[in-house]
Amino acid sequence: MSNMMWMKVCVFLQLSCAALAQLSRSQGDCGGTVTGVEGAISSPGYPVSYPGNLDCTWTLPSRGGRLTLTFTDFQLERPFGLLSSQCNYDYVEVLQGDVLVGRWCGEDSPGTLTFGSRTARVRMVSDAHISRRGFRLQWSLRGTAPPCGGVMNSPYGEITSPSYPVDCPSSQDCTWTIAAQGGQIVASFQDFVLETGSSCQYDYVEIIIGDETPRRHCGSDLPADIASYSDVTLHFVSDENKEERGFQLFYSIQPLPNGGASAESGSDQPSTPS
Ligand SMILES: [Ca+2]
Ligand SMILES: [Ca+2]
Repeated sequence: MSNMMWMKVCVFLQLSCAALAQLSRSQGDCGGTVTGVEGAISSPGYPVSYPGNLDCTWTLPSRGGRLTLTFTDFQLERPFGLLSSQCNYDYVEVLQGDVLVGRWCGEDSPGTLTFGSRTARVRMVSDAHISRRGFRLQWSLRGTAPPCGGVMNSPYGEITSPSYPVDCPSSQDCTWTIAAQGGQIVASFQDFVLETGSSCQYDYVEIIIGDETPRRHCGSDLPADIASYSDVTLHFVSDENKEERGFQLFYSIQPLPNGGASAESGSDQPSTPS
């Protein structure tokens, strides 16, 4: 059944938009990024013939774990002629990071593929004519890096990128918040080595003080020391390749002399009690 038909059924039965979205996903979207630790992906329209002129890519971040893909069904248009070994009509490609693992077509299923710590991508391409049933795969992620981030309530502590000082895992997205708790946060980076990018577009730490605009850092220059009466948030992101050893930051919460009166957001000095 097409998405449009489902939509009509949904409207008729007054199903929620969320239910409709769930329904669409289960039918197989054209690409996207998976979340969670296991799931299934199928080609658009599966198990009915996929549409022509597809170019869909599904991204499966490894988050430092071990990713397994098992194709449980695979039926694409058969290749033909001199270029048949190149799957010249419809095909599925699997990539690990930027490296092509293989290209499959016809009923030559990729079977089960296991990946290390690199993000996997599954790409499906179809030409304009002749479709078959498509594919379905199940994926699972095991041994991912421990959950990162959290709220730091202790009066002093250390925050490091995952697995520091060993090169951090790829595809991380961690947020730590240091709660000022009425005191002054004093924090200092002791080490900072992240992949360099002209606009820190690959791996970065964003420092967010109170409601201020986030400041993004990458490369190997230590960010300036932090002193804040507002909560401080660190947002760390690594992309899927070229990871460095990461960062280490120490912080402490200095109680205010007056016992912790409320303070101005992000200012260097406590507000004058009125
Ligand atoms: Ca085709
Ligand atoms: Ca990177």
